[in-house]
Amino acid sequence: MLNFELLKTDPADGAYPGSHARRGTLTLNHGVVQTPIFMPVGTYGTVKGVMPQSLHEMGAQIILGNTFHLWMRPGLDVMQQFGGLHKFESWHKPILTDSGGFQVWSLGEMRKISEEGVKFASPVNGDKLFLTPEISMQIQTILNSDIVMQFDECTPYDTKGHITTEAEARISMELSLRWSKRCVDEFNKLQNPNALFGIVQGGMFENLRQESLDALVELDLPGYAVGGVSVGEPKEEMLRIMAHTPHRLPAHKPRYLMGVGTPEDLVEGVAAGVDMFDCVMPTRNARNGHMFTRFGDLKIRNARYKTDEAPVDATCSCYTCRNFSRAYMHHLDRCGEMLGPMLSSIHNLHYYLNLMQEVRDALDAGKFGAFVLQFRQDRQRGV
Ligand code: PRF
Ligand code: ZN
Repeated sequence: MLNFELLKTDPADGAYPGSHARRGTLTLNHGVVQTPIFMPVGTYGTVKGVMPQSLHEMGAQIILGNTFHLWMRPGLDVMQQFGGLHKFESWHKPILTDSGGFQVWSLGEMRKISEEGVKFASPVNGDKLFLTPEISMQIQTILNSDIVMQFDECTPYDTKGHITTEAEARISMELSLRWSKRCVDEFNKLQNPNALFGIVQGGMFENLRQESLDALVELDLPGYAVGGVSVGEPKEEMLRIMAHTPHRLPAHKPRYLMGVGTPEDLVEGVAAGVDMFDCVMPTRNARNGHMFTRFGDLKIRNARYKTDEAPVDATCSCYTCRNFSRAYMHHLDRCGEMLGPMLSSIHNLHYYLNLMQEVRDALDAGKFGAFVLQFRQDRQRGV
């Protein structure tokens, strides 16, 4: 089940010419999601270092899980025993699961792709495994995720220095399309009560992106993602595809840009017509002492913070900023205390979620263009 209500499409204030920004409400089996939205990544059935209670407090509406990882560990028998991922990880709001396509891609040399699917050795115990569109649908049905992603091949930008040619990108994109159809058939056969999203591929080639999009739209899926960006290409290439593809997708269906990105990427993505984002950046960077703030990014390891009594971001209302100083965060980092990454992850996720709340508020008020100008200016000011 999925219902997407488009509340507003007009940026209204005209301060962002050519904006495709929209405001919507996405209703799923486990609840309602206000869009545009950022989805924290919970690969292994946990948003690393952050309790579900904290996710609730910071306003998370939907989180990710990963077919590939949860298939390896704890495995399908445990998932089946718990009736899915929600109860197992004690997160009762919506969950989106990625199909394994991207994670298998990340294995690089370790895999063998054929028409049927992908053969690879388990990175956990070396067992020989085979992932196909059908198996991905079967796993995601057991996980009972609200949004199921199709099994795709994420076309690489380059392979050991060789930049993917148009001919290679076409072969890959067409394989993903054939897999889309197999996903739809299996998803229906399983009578999965949730929603299946298709993924547009086509590498850095606009014509291939359009072909992929057209063929997926034919399948009349409840939502669509743009995959195969943020895979090591130069920033201009990503922005070119981001400007090309999302706004061409059906207006009345949710659009998801996979694995993107920085705060700036999210705001530009919204302007490009994207409704949903996920990225490991807020949590991964937090674990490396990289904090996002309204006035730019900050490396908490820097000696200048040793005695700084200010919070990480004085304009942030997260648990970390309400209770702790930069000096304390610096101290935790220097000592390798595990509270450091925990508090940093809370702040960074809160920053991303609040940024999207501000985007939604601006859209509701018809002031998106003015918001973007202020956002860029603030981010460039420096902490
Ligand atoms: N496909 C899938 N998951 C993904 C991607 C993709 O292309 C990306 C690309 N940035 C992130 N996650 N299935
Ligand atoms: Zn904060």
